[in-house]
Amino acid sequence: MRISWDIFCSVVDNFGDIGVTWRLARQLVAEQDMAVCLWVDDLHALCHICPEADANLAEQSLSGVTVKAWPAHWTGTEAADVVIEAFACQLPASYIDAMAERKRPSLWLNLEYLSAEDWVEGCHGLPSLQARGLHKFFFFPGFTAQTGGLLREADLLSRRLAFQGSAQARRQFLARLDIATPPEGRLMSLFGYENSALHSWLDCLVGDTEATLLLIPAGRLDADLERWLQRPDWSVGTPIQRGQLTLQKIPFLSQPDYDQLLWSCDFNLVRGEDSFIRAQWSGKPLLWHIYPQQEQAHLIKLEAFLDHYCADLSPAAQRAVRGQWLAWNRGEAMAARWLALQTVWPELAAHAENWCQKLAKHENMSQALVQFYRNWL
Ligand code: TRH
Repeated sequence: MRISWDIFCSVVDNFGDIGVTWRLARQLVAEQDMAVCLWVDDLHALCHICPEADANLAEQSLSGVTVKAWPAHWTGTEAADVVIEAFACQLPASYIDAMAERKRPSLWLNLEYLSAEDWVEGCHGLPSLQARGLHKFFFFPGFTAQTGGLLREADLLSRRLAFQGSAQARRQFLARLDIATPPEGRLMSLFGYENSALHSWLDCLVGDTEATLLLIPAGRLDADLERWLQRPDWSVGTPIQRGQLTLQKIPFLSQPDYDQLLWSCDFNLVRGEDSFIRAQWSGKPLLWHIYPQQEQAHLIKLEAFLDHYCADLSPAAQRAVRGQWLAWNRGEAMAARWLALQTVWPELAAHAENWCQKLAKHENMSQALVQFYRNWL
């Protein structure tokens, strides 16, 4: 019998909660041969990243994963061998009872948010005693071997390298997005939160020496971009040129298509958690808009990641990357930062691939979870 997993996802905001849990659920099924049920309290969020999903179904099977609507009033069900509460969401009380009442209680894991801070290594895998004698274990994703690793499909890098090695694959993908010919100059993608640095960065690209085509999946930045363009009617598929910069709004993509977008671009602006990791697997330079937290707590996390990411860079490249990432996340002027980055571009491009290969040496998160379960037995 396959080991059963229940993954609980409460969609707090945006697409990160569902993005991570949906990806994890698929990997546990496809690569670890687990029986996985994903409980989601907002199926509309899933439909955005997985268009085959139906927001009106109480239960459906997608990519071998049983996806169930997490009802407001829990009616009771058998507990699984392994239970993951994603990002400290609250499990139904009667479900916790069911976990405790099993002959062998369920393994209860809280999947934590991603952070590169040092303390994560010490806290990964720690138990905390809960009601009814259950233990809940804190499972931390991360960038080092002492953490739970990162989500990465076993064949991801080989698929990515094959795609990037084929001009035809890239051309065909871009054609699907209504981008007829591979553009002259640089291709970039933009996925972020509202940001007062945005207009300043767009201004840099307008006056840049090289041409840029910037692709922007429809979403939170629409209103801001319409203001900058002074085009309230700007819609998907309409490229608009300003100096050296052409902006094109594209549809919000499925997760696999979003990967191909990242692989196709020379530079990706990403945010949150899952897109940030996928951009690292793309082997291309990136700029991260971290999820803003109260009292600027996110800046500590940002610096922690930069300490890892910049460790193998020359001093000039370190300064350029740190300067740009901090300015972007503090909403500051970008002109000088952007220029500084251009001077070290070849080093950054090579570093992005090396960084990806370095991360890929670690066990991926679905392997680490299954290993954690085996060790716990
Ligand atoms: O959407 P995010 O900002 O999500 C989150 C949430 O805000 C969450 O509460 C917070 O804690 C977390 O960030 C850190 O960013 P993220 O994590 O990158 O998730 C976006 C998902 O959407 C990711 O799985 C990639 C996917 N995506 C697509 O599938 N298609 C697209 O076109 C785009 C732009 C993204």
